[in-house]
Amino acid sequence: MTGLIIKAVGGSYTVEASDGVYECKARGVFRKRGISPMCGDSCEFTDENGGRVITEIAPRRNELIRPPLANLDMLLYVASVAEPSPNLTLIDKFIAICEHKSIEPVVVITKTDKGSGEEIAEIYRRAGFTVFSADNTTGEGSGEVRDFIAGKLCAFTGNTGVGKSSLLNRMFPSLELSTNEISRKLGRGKHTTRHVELFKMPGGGYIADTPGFSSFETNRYEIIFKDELKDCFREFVPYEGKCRFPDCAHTADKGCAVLQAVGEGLIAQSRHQSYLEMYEEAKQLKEWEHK
Ligand SMILES: Nc1nc2c(ncn2[C@@H]2O[C@H](COP(=O)(O)OP(=O)(O)OP(=O)(O)O)[C@@H](O)[C@H]2O)c(=O)[nH]1
Ligand SMILES: [Mg+2]
Ligand SMILES: [Zn+2]
Repeated sequence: MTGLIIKAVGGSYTVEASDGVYECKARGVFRKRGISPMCGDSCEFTDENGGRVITEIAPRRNELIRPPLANLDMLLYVASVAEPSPNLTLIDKFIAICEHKSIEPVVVITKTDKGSGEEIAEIYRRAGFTVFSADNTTGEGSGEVRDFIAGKLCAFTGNTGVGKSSLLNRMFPSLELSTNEISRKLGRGKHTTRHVELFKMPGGGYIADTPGFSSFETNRYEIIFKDELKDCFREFVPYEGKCRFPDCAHTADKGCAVLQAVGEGLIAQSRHQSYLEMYEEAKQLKEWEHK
C-alpha cells in the first residue's frame, strides 16, 4: 500500500493512505542506509507479523533537518510583532535555507494587535517575498493565509510562542490544537507543540505544525557554502554580473553593485547584514564538509 507519512514520533509513523490512517514501524534497512522516514515522505507499507511496516520511501524533492520534513512546497516563517520580538537574522537564515532547497519561503507576521509589524513586512515584500499579517485574537488575516496555501504541502516554523498553533486554529478551527493559552486555562502548565505533524486541509494539501525554537538557537543543521549564498538572497540576483569584479562576494569590495544598492536603500540593510553574518559562518566550514 502507498501513503503519506503525517506523523513521526519515536520510531512510530502515522501513514495516511487512500482508505484510512495506519500506524507503522520502519524496517531496519533504513537505518543501514543512514536514512529515516520523515513527515512528508511518500511511502510503501505492508502487513508484517500482525503489524504494519514501511518498506520503501519515494525519492525526496527536498528535506529539512529542522523542522524535520520532506517534500515541502512552501515554508511559512512565523514571527510575532512582540513577545517574542522578531529576530531578523533568524528569518533570513530560514529564508536562505528554503531558497537553497527550492522551497518557497513565506513570511507571516502575527500578534498585529500589539503593533502593525509593517516595517518588517515591508522589508520582506520589497525583497520579493509574499508576506501575511495575522491577529490571532480576532482571526483577522487567517483567511488569506489559508487561501494562499491551499493544495500545497507546507509547514509553519518560527520561535516558540509566536502563535503558529493559534493561527492554525484560526485557519482550521476543527483542529483544536493545544496552544500555550488554552493549557493555562486548563491549569496544565505550558502546552506548546511537541512534535511535527501534518494536517490535511479541507480544500486539499497539508500543513505541518512544528515545535518552535528559542531565539538563542541558531540553525546549525543546514549548510550553505559561501559561494552558493548569494543565490539564496533573491533581491541580490538582479545585480549579479554588475559588480566591478566578476567573482564579487558582495561583502566589501569596491565597485560592488549590491553594496551600492544597499547604500541607495534598494536592498534592506538588515538583509545584507544577515548575508554578511552567514558568509562569515560559511567561511568557517571545513573542507571535509564539502564532500
Ligand atoms: N496578543 C496576541 N497573542 C497571541 C496571538 N497569537 C498567539 N498568541 C498567544 O501567544 C501564546 C503562544 O501561542 P501558540 O499558538 O501556542 O504559539 P506557538 O508558535 O504554537 O508556540 P510553540 O508551539 O511553542 O512553538 C499563546 O498564549 C497565545 O494565546 C496574537 O495574534 N496576538
Ligand atoms: Mg505550537
Ligand atoms: Zn558585489
